[in-house]
Amino acid sequence: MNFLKNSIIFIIEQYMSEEKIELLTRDEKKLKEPADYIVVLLNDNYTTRDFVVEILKQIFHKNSEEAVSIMLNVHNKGRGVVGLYTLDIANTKANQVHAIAKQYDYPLKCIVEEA
Ligand code: TYC
Repeated sequence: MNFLKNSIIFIIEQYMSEEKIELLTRDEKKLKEPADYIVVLLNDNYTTRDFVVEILKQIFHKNSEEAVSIMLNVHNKGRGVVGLYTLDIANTKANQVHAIAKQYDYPLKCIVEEA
């Protein structure tokens, strides 16, 4: 699982500057974008449970208990909300998930929806 963790960290770092720039720009304007978009994780029959849990921990900052609970909820119900973000951050997180899943040949998908 360490190799997976390192490659997830590498991909997060690539996107991090984008999120930081977004935060700096927001601070400068002293305006807060409303966090009104949800990232919804979709179930599939191929992505492993462990991989989904790792994604939820690394990208969505869930603790182990939350990550397992969200993963099982998605597994049982077909979809589940993993977080509420501004549009830019929600899209960045969805892109991170797809980039990492693609790297490991998993069909894991998430979508961004208005809250
Ligand atoms: N259904 C998958 C399995 O049984 C696990 C899974 C959970 C996949 C959540 C995707 O978003 C997901 N291996």
